[in-house]
Amino acid sequence: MKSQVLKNEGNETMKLKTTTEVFDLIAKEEARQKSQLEMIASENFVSDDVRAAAGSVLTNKYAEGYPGKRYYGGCEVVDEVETLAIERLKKLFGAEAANVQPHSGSQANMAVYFSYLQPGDTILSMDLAQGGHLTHGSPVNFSGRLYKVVPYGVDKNDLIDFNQVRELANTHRPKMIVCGASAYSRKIDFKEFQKIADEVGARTMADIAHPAGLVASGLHPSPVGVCDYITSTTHKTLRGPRSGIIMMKEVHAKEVNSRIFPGIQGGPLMHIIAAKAIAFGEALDPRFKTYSEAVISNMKVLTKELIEGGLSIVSGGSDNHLCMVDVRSFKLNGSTAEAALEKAGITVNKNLIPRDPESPRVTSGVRLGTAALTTRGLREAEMKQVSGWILKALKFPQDEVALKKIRDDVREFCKPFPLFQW
Ligand code: DSN
Repeated sequence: MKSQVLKNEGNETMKLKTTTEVFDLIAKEEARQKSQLEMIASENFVSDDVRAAAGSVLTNKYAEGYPGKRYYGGCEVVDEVETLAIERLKKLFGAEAANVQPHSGSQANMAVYFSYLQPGDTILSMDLAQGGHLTHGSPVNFSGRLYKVVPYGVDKNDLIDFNQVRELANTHRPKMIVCGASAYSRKIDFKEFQKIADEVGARTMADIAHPAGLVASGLHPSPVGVCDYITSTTHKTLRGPRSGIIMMKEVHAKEVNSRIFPGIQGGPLMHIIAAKAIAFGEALDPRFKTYSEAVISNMKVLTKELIEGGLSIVSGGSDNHLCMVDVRSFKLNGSTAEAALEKAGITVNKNLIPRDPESPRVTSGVRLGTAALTTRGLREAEMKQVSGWILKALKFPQDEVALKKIRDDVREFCKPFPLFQW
């Protein structure tokens, strides 16, 4: 008890050994993040303020229910926090209604499905192997187990095949059309999806987890006011804590809210909701648009350099924060490319690319993103340097000496860049 009291007062010497062990690992992870080039397209670095809120006393509070309608006492402060988060989110995207309680993008998607679909209903969604997401109907996910899933994909130019979407919609008459992707480097035409949905009487769910920050900045088409439901994570281009959100037309709000709580979640994570409120405030700041513009221009530099260096990029380039690299042009597969880049201090993930003959564990591609590096302050000149290291590592994936040299250079290069700066 004594050590607990002293610990809460910040007395380092009284920390339990079991606690120190964990903090040592956190310090190790911080050192890893600082000394490597983070290019996983779904990752980013949050501000100190977002981190402080996520580690705040709000983690101590139960608040089942919604602001003004809780099942616990003492919720007057967290009510204000959640209301702030909701109002900022609505303002950021111009949404009619919003729910900030989903613990993740997966739970946001689940709540939307549960609010409208019955088991066995048909959904039309992007194939995971062509850029979609697990929760859009993969057979190994609840979505694929509960619903009849009709997948659509990309055409020969690796762009969403709207002819196929329309044809499949007419044939299968889905109850819901899901748009949004995890591995698609072009803009998504939400209006066209909605048009097709209207033709067959379906509702639409746009999962904007990847481009959310670009959408908020007005640099990617917005599904708000177009699609019925919009879901997202908050930690990718939106640069908030690891979590989820739902925006929707007012008419759907009651049903969706009741599916989040009490449908699939209990107490909301009020510390994370506070961190989301801060992140939404940051995204409303004019500097966030400048950041988003740099994310895209950094990606343009990266794709140009990689193409000039002989790598093939799916769809020939990118309009957003990510690109899909077909590493077969360097006689590699995604797994060996990911491993070589990791040894060079560049963190990426292997990824299936359209018409990939390899399994998901091997793949023919890697997915690269610029959201995190842009947060650290890297711009055009630095992206050219980074591209050079990627090309070198992929040209000599077996050369341990060369990879170690790049890793050492990357470590030095990273030193002046904090994890987060405006
Ligand atoms: N797993 C995430 C990604 O990497 O894109 C999506 O949830």
